[in-house]
Amino acid sequence: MKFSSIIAAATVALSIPALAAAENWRGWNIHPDSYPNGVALEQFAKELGETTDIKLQIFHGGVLGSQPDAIEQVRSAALEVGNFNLGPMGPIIPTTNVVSLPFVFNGVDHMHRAMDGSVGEIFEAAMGAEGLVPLAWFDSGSRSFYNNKRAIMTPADVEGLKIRVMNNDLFVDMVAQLGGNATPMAFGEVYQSLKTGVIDGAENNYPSYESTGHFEVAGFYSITDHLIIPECLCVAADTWNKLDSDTQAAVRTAARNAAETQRELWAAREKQSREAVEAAGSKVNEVENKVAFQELMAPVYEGFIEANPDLASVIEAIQNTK
Ligand code: BDP
Repeated sequence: MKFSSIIAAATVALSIPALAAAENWRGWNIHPDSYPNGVALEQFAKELGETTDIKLQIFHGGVLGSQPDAIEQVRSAALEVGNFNLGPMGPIIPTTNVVSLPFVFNGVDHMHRAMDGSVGEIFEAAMGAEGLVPLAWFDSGSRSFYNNKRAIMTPADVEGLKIRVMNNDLFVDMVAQLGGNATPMAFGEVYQSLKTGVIDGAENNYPSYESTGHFEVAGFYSITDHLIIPECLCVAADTWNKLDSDTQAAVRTAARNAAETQRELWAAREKQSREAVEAAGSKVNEVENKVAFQELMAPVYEGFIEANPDLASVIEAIQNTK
């Protein structure tokens, strides 16, 4: 072999590993793989495999830990990816608490208009400063109360009920204003706690009420629509910052495509889940006067603004989103 060919062969051999350096990422998902979020996350992983050198493995069903722990793990880049609800993020990144104020959005479309526009950018900046890069926003519908004692028609029906909430003091306050007792608890513990009477009820959207089997042990679902909380598809900032700009663009595209899929699947799943729980015997009731619930939330807002005066402008920005 000529000397020049040896050099050429050596150059090729040396350059190959650099080009093919695959990144192995792990992703956290609290839901089963068949849930809209699970399907969308698998699509995200597949597209990354096709357009980048990133190999993303999604761990479904919360096997990598509770949501508050997983948020911390992605912040510290111990995990690379997570699909997080902004509810349990509030205690960690205060700006995100604004979306956990009851009735802050007047509907799911309002939430999307705000999150896809300038309000979303406020959250992006706040999360970015705390180690999380939200690449796209997922749908999580609206949350309503369910329990195994009675249908909730008015706030008085909440009185004395022991209700599980996600880990955030705002939700404890919200339930207290209605006369109930709230217990923050990990999602995975709710079924057993309902079954054994540790709690009487909880609150969530139809798909989670159904997928967890909570409808089997808490058969009254009352449509209060008190919380509409967006979810992010987040990447660890440390991981993100190490990517070159072409890879970042490809990851963003894959995330947006995944969000599009998630939102489509979500709309269909909400309907299916409602039908499934009703067919299984759950009693779903409309709440005629939601304003009665809304009015009782004034102290929650007052307390929040007193503790976070700088966030009043974010609430206003949401209210001003038409
Ligand atoms: C579901 C959210 C999930 C939360 C869960 C809960 O998608 O992120 O962990 O509610 O109530 O709707 O904990």
